Amino acid sequence: MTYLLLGTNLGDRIQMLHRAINLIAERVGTVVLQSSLYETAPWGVTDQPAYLNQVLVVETQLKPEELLVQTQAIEQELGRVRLEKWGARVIDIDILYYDQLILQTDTLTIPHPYLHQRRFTLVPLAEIAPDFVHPILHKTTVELLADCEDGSEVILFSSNE
Ligand code: A4P
Ligand code: MG
Repeated sequence: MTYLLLGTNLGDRIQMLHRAINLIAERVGTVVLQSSLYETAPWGVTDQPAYLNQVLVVETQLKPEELLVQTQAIEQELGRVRLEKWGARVIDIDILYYDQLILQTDTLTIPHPYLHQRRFTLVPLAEIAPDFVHPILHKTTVELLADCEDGSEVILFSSNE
């Protein structure tokens, strides 16, 4: 099981999320859970449009490196252009967790290194995986969110109920 964060702040954001989810279902595996959509204030580079963020739980047979190849291919296909780090993008797919795996290579760090520092990640993750335990920090999503000092705004945009 892998936990993916989708982020978009350019173009038709809702359509971008739908297209990304369809491609993930085709190429990565079964989408088991989807969080609601959250509108979130830009983190890092703050002078850019608001994001929509969503977290997915996906059952995949791909190995982590293969998963990254697929998620990056999907980003490319949806028109992602890499400009500046933390800058605006039509779609970003981050791998948050891969089961309880801890991995650090030149291209891939799992768990995602900023996961616990960002409300735009923790709030949607807490909705669908409140009790998942971070394999390094040994805290649940709910505990990470309670400890998180990020004050940036995260608003429910469209509920998944
Ligand atoms: N990489 C390493 N580990 C991972 C992982 N677990 N998942 C490498 C995905 N990629 C991983 O990422 C750079 C490189 O990270 C990849 O080539 C991959 O080998 P990138 O997507 O090309 O560049 P980036 O996204 O600009 O940089 P970075 O550091 O990934 O930024 P983030 O962390 O993705 O932040 N504010 C709000 N509200 N919502 C957002 O979604 N997103 C960002 C981007 C900034 N501010 C945001 C949001
Ligand atoms: Mg990224």
